[in-house]
Amino acid sequence: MTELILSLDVLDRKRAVQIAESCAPFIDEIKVGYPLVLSAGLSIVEDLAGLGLPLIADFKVADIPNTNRLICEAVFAAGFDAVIAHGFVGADAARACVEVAHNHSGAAYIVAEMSHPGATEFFHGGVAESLAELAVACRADGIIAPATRPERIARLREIVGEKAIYSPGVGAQGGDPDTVARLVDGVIVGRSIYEAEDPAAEAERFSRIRR
Ligand code: O7E
Repeated sequence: MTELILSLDVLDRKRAVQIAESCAPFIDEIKVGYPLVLSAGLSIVEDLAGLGLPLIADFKVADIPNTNRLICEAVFAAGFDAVIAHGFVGADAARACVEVAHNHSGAAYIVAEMSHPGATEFFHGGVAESLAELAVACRADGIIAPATRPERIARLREIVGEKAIYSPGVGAQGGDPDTVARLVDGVIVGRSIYEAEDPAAEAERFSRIRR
């Protein structure tokens, strides 16, 4: 089954919780990043934990191994279930995130290629492939690959095999959910759901990809 992951990039704490609650029956996980944590505080995790859905910390961790370790310890102490890290900082730094995640029975995902137009400036030409290889070597639980470029997801799948691929970029960024859902383990959706007049109805519509 392809999972539906809500990207909760909402700045108002009350609204974020309302949207998460109303969408909860139709989604599999919630991704929380800097926009929400910086405006609502890290304690937003406690508000969302009651929903019983896994919470992914999208902090795209990208520092030296020791700092990565400290960041990830704080992430799991706060109550997150998974963390997203960059791989371009090198295998030692990425591995630090994976080790902390696994010590907490959590998961760590490495960004292999991003979804926005400018991502092609640096991720193409073999870089994304190297990052996917690094994710495998570091025993990460999966990678992030762009819903805006399904052909790239297919290429990265050849490298990561059965590891999870989570994919942002459908809806607002132009990616087609049905095409992408066939290629990945989870589709990440933000604005198309949380900016909709009826976020729960939109989440339900997207949830048809879960098959
Ligand atoms: O475009 P939206 O509104 O559906 O939101 C997409 C979310 O996925 C948003 O939080 C953005 O920061 C994130 N994202 C991308 O859009 N593209 C990427 O390449 C990577 C991410 C991301 O979440 O990376 C970690 C999963």
